[in-house]
Amino acid sequence: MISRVLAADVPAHIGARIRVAGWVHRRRELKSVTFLVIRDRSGLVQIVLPESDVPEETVVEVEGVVIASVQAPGGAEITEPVVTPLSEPAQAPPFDLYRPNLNATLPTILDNAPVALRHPKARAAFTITAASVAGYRAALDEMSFTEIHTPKIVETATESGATVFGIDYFGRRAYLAQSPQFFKQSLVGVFERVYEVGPVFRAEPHDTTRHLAQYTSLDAELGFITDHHDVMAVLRKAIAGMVGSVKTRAVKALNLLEIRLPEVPEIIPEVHFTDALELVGAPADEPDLAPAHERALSEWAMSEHGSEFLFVTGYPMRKRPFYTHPDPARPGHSNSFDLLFRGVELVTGGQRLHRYSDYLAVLQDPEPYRGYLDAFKHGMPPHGGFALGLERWTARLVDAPNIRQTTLFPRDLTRLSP
Ligand code: AMO
Repeated sequence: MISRVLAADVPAHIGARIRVAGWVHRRRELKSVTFLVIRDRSGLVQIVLPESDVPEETVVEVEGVVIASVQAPGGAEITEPVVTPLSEPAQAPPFDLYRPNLNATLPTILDNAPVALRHPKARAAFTITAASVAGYRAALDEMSFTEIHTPKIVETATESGATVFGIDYFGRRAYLAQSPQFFKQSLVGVFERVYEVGPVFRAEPHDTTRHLAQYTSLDAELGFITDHHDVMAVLRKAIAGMVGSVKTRAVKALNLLEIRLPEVPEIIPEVHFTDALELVGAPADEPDLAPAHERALSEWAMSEHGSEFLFVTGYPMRKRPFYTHPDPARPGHSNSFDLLFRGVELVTGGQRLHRYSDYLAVLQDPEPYRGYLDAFKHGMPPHGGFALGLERWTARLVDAPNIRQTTLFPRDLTRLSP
C-alpha cells in the first residue's frame, strides 16, 4: 500500500498517486460532480468525484491522483479517487463542522464535546494550550527545575477548606488535592527547584465563567530565595517561554483564531495591594480584590505601563493560606503576589514559611499536617513558588468569554459528562 500523505502536504505531490485518510469534513454535490473535503490532523484536502453519498464525519481512506487546482484549498485536489469508508457515523452531529464557526450554544457544544472539538477553531485553542505547556516545561527545565508528579488523593486541604472534595479512601476520609502545595514545598528539600503540570480539584460552589471543579495547575517551587521577587522573576521567564512556544509551535492556530499574543515586558510592573485598593477606589480595609478591581487594575497597567501583565504584591496575611510568609517590613501584609493578565487573576504565588517553629506557631492543630511538616523538621531553605491556571491562560489568550471553551471536558457544578 502507498504510504499516507497528510492533507497539508498534498499540494507537494502534484502528478502523483497518493493515499490520504481522515474524516469527510464537507460534502458538496453539484450537478455533475461531488466535492468531498477530507479533514485530518494537518488540515483539509479536496477530493473530486462524479458522485458520492458518504455522510459527513465518515472516516475514509482515499487513493487518487493529485492535480493542481486554483479553486481548491491549498491549490491542489485529488481526482480519480477510490474512496474506502473505514467507519460510518451512526448519527450526524447537531451542527455543521465545516462552517467557519460552530453555530450552537455553549451547552450544546459541551454536551457534544467529542465531536464539537473536531471543529478547526475549537481544536485550535487546545493546540495553543499544548504549545503553552511545552514552553512552560522547556523554560523551567532551562532554569534547572525538576519535574515532579505528586498524589492527587491527599490527607488534608491545602487551600480553603470550603472548596475541597472529600472522598472515601478504603473507609477513611481523604480529599482530592486542591494544589500540589505541600508536596512541592517538601520536594524543595530534595531537588531545590521543582515544577508540576497536573490536575487539581476545587469544589467551587459558584457558577462563574472562570472557575472549574477540576483544572490544570502549572506549579513551581524554588529554594534559596531572598523573597517573593525571586519567584516572580522565574514566573516571568516561564510566561515568556510559554508565549515564545505558542509563537513557534502553534502558528496555524494563531492565524486561524487571529490571536494577538501579549508582549512579556522585561520587568512586569508591580503594585502593592494597599496602593492597588487606592487606585481602584476601594476602602482601605478591603481584604481582597474583587473581579471588577482586577479588571480596573489591568486597564491601569496598560495605560500607565503599556503592560498586559501586572503583579499585585503584599496581600493581607488574613486572606492568604497559613503557609504564607509575612512581609517583615509591613505588619499584616505578606510576601505574596497575584499576577493579573488581561483583567483576571492568572497566577498566585509567594514566599512560604520555612522554619518548623513558624508552622507550629501558626497552626492551631498541627496534627493533620504531620506528613507535611516532617520536611520542615529536617531543615528547609527559604523558598517560594506559584501556580498558574492553564485553562484561564488559554481563555485569555484566545479571548474566550468562558473558561469552559478552553477546557476539553469541563467539570463544574452541574457537568460530569462527557
Ligand atoms: P490559587 O488557589 O490562587 O493558588 O490558584 C492558582 C491559580 O489557579 C487558577 N485557579 C482556577 N482555575 C480554574 N478554576 C478554578 N476553580 C481555579 N482556582 C484557581 C487561577 C489561580 O490564580 N497553592 C496556591 C499557589 C501557590 O501559592 O503556589 C494556589 O493554588 O489562575
